[in-house]
This record gives sequence, structure tokens and C-alpha cells, in this order.
Amino acid sequence: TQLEQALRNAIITDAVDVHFQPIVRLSDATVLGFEALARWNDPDLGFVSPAVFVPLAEERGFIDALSETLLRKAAQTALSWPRELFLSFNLSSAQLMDPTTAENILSILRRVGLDPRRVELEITETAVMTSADTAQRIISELQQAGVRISLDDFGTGQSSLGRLRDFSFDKVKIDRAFVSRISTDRPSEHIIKAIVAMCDGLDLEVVAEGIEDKTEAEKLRNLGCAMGQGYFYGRPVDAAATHRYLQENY
Ligand code: G
Ligand code: G
Ligand code: MN
Ligand code: NA
Repeated sequence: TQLEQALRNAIITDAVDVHFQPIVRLSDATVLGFEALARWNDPDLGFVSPAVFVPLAEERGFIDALSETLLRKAAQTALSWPRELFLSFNLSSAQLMDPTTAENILSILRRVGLDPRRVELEITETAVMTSADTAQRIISELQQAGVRISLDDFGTGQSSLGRLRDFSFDKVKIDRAFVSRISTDRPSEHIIKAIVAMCDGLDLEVVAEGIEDKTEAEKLRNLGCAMGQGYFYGRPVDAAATHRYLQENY
């Protein structure tokens, strides 16, 4: 298809870009790290969402090539930050079925020179479920090298709390579906409170996603959530803008 050809071409010509969204400590809004988010603006097709082109690359078998250029760019940007902030990078489900994924990622980090201990990989429950044994091996290999693993979009999809016991995650990202409703909806508040308590007990870090205003930020802080992310703190911006962002926000 035209889209597939354009995407292949964009990967080869290094035209797929990476943007970065800050992840902050909720108590004082200090920036702790950034999540890398792929962005592709094609001259003919216009802006194409990663929600469209990531699944396409998976389906057509070139997610490795796409992910490799994105991680390389993201890691190079992370090296240029003035402090040792963490870099959080999304892995797709196909990558968690491929036994070469851990070594591919670690070799990119080695080549760029980014300490694996500064890197977090975001994975979803669905991805982990699809190929549990392989996924577990990939996760363990990465963790042994110091990479941390976040469970993304927590609370949506086919969530099972048992997953938190069967797999060793380091961090949980509470899906923005809960966050966007806490100001108006008591059940969402209770659910977040329970997730935070559970993560405390399991020694997992917690990030609330999709924080869009001050009220949400304060509620989450009061619920004991340590970290947050969302338009209220910053939208995804390009590499150059992360430097300006860090000058303006400690
Ligand atoms: O940034 P945005 O909301 O448009 O992202 C849409 C979806 O694409 C999200 O689910 C996000 O996790 C995913 N995504 C963004 N960048 C990447 C990437 O580099 N790799 C993978 N696998 N998924 C990504
Ligand atoms: O699936 P994942 O959580 O990786 O997707 C992250 C997506 O959420 C990104 O595409 C990002 O652009 C989007 N996002 C980040 N912060 C906010 C927010 O505050 N509100 C909304 N609606 N989307 C957000
Ligand atoms: Mn994510
Ligand atoms: Na998410």
C-alpha cells in the first residue's frame, strides 16, 4: 500500500521523529524523565499517528527497523540532557514475541553510550500475555542489564492483577481513563487509591498518565501517587524543546 511504502521510505531516510513528554514528581513538579513518542509527518500523507503506523510496521514485519531508529534517536537525545533523567520508551507486542529484542535494545544502548539504568521500557498487559514465556525471558534479560520495565495503560484491557505477581515489573502507569474522571467520579478516585496502595505493597513505582489540570494533579498527589505525566505538565515536544523545557522547569 501507499502508506506502507511511505513508512518504509521514512524509516530508511530517517524521517520518523521522536518527541518527548515530561514525567514529573507530583510533590514538587520536578522533571524525572521523559517518555519518547514517535511522530511522523509525511510530506504527502500529512501527520500519521503512531497508533496507525506502529501496528502497520508490526503487521508487515518491520517494527524492529522502526523501533531501532526511534530508540537510537531517543537515546542520543537523552545523552544530551543536562541531568541524568530517565528515558521511557514504548515496546510493541511483536517485539515481546521476538527473542532477539533484548539484545537488540542493549546493543543500541551500548553503541549510543546510554546507561541502561537510565532506560525504562513500557509494555502493555496484552503484549505480555500474547507470548508469556518469551516476554518473561526478554524482560528478565533487560532487567539484569539494569533496564526498568513499566506496565503501561494499567487498568484497561484484559487486566489481571495476577500479572503483577507473575511478572516482575518495576513501575505501573495508571491509564488516563481513570485520571480523566477523578474530578467528577468517586469510583475512579477509589480505584486509583487502591492501585497506589497495592503498588506500595508490591514495591512498584506508580505514574498517573493524562493529567490535564491542577485539580487532577492535586487529587493524585493527595491519593499518594508519586509521579505524573500529562498535558498539565507538558505536551510531547521535539528534542530541542526538551532543553528549553528543562531550563524553564527544574
Ligand atoms: O503519542 P500518541 O498518543 O499519539 O501515541 C499513540 C500510541 O502509539 C500510544 O499507544 C503509544 O504508546 C504508541 N507509541 C508512540 N510511540 C511509540 C513507539 O515509539 N513505539 C511503540 N511501540 N509505540 C509507540
Ligand atoms: O499508550 P501510551 O500511554 O503510551 O500513550 C501515550 C499517549 O497519550 C501519547 O500519544 C500522548 O500523546 C497521549 N497523552 C499524553 N498526555 C496526555 C494528556 O494529558 N491527555 C491526553 N488526552 N492524551 C495524552
Ligand atoms: Mn506509554
Ligand atoms: Na499509557
